[in-house]
Amino acid sequence: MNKFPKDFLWGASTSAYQIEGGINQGGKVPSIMDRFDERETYPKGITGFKVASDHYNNWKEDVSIMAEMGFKSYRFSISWPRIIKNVKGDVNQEGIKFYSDLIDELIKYKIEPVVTMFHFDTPNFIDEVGGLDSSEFSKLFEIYSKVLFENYGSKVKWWLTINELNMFALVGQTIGVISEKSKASKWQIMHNLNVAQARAIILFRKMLPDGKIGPAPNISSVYPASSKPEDYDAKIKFDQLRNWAFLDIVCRGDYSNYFKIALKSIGEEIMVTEEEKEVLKNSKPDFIAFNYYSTMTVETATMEDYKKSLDKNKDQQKGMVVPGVGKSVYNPNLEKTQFGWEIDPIGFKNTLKEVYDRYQLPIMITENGIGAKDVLTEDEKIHDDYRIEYYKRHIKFMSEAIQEGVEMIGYMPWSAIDLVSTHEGISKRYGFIYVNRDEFDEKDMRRIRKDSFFWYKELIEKNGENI
Ligand code: BGP
Repeated sequence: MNKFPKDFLWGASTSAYQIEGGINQGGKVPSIMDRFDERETYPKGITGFKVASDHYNNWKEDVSIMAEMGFKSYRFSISWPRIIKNVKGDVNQEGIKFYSDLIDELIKYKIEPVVTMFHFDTPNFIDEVGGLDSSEFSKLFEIYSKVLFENYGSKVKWWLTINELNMFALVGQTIGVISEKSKASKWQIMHNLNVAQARAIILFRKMLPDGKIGPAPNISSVYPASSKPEDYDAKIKFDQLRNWAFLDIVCRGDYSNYFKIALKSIGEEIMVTEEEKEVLKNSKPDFIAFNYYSTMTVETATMEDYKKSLDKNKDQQKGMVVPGVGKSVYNPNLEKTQFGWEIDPIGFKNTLKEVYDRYQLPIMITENGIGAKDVLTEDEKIHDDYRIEYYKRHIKFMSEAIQEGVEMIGYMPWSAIDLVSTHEGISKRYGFIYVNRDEFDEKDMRRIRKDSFFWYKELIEKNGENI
């Protein structure tokens, strides 16, 4: 029998820029994501984020369908450019109202709102102070954080700081989060984001002592490609650069020596001021949230591998290379999704155990899921048995992790409803709810329940005991 805690937060996730659309509605100012699809580097023939799933104009219906599914929680992000108008921090009241209404509606249905403060959609006005390259970034993030805590702090208990902070450093260009104008090293950008996160947590403690806040990186166990000691060496270094650097800084208050040395060995260095050191020391989270899609398998990498990795069309799950450290390779023991992402449910359990063992904080899963080209049949059905199978296996191993001692708060897979992928369009669908549109034909945006919708509804009803 699979046992989940009584108040386990079953739900699902989305992010503002991938679901809302309405980029010119409600006083929203431009963000780096609004025109990502117009960049040279964006793959051709794939829609961008201007309309997305038009959730901005359909949010009430969307929440009611989530309620029908029995969600206990819903993780969504607040769009910074919808809330703040400029570098001075002027507030857009229409934006405030949009999320306030959304939160009230969730509470009406007894769905716990889980808020991501920042999910990839940097407002363009940040460029006026040097963008993510600049240490000023963290101060503007603090101003924004204060507005969020003041307006929503009394209604929202669960807060996530920055989505996948580590992906800014590892695959920032591929997923479009780093501006084309950026000149700083991606590791310095990572550091600026870490300081922003720390400032937000410190402010949170002062303003909302009863709330809970945590980071939300993308974490996965790393396997050596072989039993060659060199590959294990690459695995240990990759663990630092891909995973632990981003959790050590927030949970332990400093970068580890291993990480600093690994950075030096690849010719990188980050500037940390004395004031920032103090800030970073004092920002412990209440829990760890992380996104999990697959594990990673690595072997040692040459300079030649590094050059190949600069290929602009690479994907965030494939072909990650750090020169002098290692490169990711396919694991021959794992199946792949239609989009080439490896499927590793046992790796999910082991990742949970590794994270819990290392930091001993409760864990919330804020993303997990399968992107697929779902087919709408003539009788209006979506038979996504592959998605059900994916979830069954991951939830089964999550339950084993709990039985083996991992303390868990909730599971919010990606995604509640179909939305636009980071760089592979709307055809890479993740939702329990289908959105009737194609890449460039917006059709009627009708919401249709997939087979996985009914399956997940039953699973939530039975608190996972039927898995
Ligand atoms: C994570 C992001 C999400 C999301 C998901 C799936 O990296 O936090 O924003 O989109 O991955 O990735 P993709 O959309 O590239 O398939």
